[in-house]
Amino acid sequence: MSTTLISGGTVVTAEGASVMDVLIDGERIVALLAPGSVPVTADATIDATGKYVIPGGVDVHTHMELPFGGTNASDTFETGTIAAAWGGTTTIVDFAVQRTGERVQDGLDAWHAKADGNCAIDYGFHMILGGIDDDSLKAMDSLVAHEGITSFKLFMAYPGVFYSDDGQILRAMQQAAANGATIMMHAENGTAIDVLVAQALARGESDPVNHGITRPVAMEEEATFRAIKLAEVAGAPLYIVHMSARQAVERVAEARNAGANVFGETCPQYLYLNLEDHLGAPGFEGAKYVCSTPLRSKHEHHQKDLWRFLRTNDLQVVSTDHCPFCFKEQKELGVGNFSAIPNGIGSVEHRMDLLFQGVVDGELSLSRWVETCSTTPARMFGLYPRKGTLVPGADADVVIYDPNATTTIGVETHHMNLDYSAYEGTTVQGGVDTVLSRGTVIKRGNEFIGRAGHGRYLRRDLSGYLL
Ligand code: DUC
Ligand code: ZN
Ligand code: ZN
Repeated sequence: MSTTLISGGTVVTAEGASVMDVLIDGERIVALLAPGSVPVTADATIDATGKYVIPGGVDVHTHMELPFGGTNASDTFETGTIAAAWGGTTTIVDFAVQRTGERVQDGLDAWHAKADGNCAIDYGFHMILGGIDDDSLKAMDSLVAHEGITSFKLFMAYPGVFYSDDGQILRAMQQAAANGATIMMHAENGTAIDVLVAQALARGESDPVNHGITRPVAMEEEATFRAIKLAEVAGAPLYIVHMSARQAVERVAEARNAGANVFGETCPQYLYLNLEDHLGAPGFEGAKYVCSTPLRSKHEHHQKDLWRFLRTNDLQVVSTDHCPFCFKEQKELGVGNFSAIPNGIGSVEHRMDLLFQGVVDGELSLSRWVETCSTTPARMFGLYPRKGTLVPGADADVVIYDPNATTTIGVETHHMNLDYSAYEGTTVQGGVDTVLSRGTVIKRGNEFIGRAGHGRYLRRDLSGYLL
């Protein structure tokens, strides 16, 4: 097996930062060494002087090829994982889907068929349960025991598509309480939102901004609180996905302060984009920013508070909810009817850079950047310490990050299969220099040298945050 030494860089983990050399043998990290402390010869040396050496990003919320809103998310597992690698993400956890009426195992098999042999980085799956009944509850046990799938996403939104009612949610939570899995929740009151949507359309309010107006903060907060109470009754751990509203995170914080196993995730779009300037852009332009939960009003201080919640660990994880739909022909399905615009924003390539901006702007410490984007997501979903940290024995998924580079985000330079960028023209400080996946350099400078098929399926353990 060949050895690689990454020398002279500042190693940043969730614990802190110091100048160290990282020795890799084959696919694993074998040592972290004070520079010059031991004579080391390696087959290859990468000079990381002046740069950060961090664990590869772990994005635990992606939707490659998701069928949604009458179309499919535009990134395949190949294009999406290559784009992820460009942006310093070396692991994704995507959502396999059990559609209503389908067997859970069939949904999972279909997801393996899409991903197998096509991923450039390692990947795992959560399972979306679109139909809770005796069979799917039994299947949860089997996925935990045999498939390395230890988290299940339920929807309080999207009646008629993925929606589960409170009784179904309670049953799935009881099953999770028994088998050790984590319930992930899309927390918005979908049946009430559907009434607001129908009323808006009847009034002729059809522009994209109405997507946000008809999904009020109160409906995220209410569903979050209801999910927390159902989880309390069932005794199940709960992870609320893609949180955008301050008031909803406050419900998570209260539950955590009371000792509950409740966790929260946000995404870059909620930290940077807003209802007025983006979703409310003139004409149909706002369709580019339709996602759920929606972007929130800039007048309500959500963004400043989301950054604070990340600092104070009231929010634990930053994922992307990467769910790209091209503007042409996909977002355009909703011209004249905002409710027909496929929901989703693509940003799997930009999460590490966008969150590093939080370090530049004084919102996050360096270690907290790594912790929220790599370490905690890995630990939350049973991948730690194999992923998410730099320790002997861990997979050598390593990113060399140049804090002095600048990165301009846009459709001309990104690698996602997406004909627009939600961050078009944004220049951020910092940039991904080199990416290793299990010891193999897959991105160096302006070159991608990995390959589809390098990525392996990850069987995950139970959450590392639970006893
Ligand atoms: N939210 C999105 O924006 N897209 C896909 C599904 C979801 O819950
Ligand atoms: Zn969701
Ligand atoms: Zn999602």
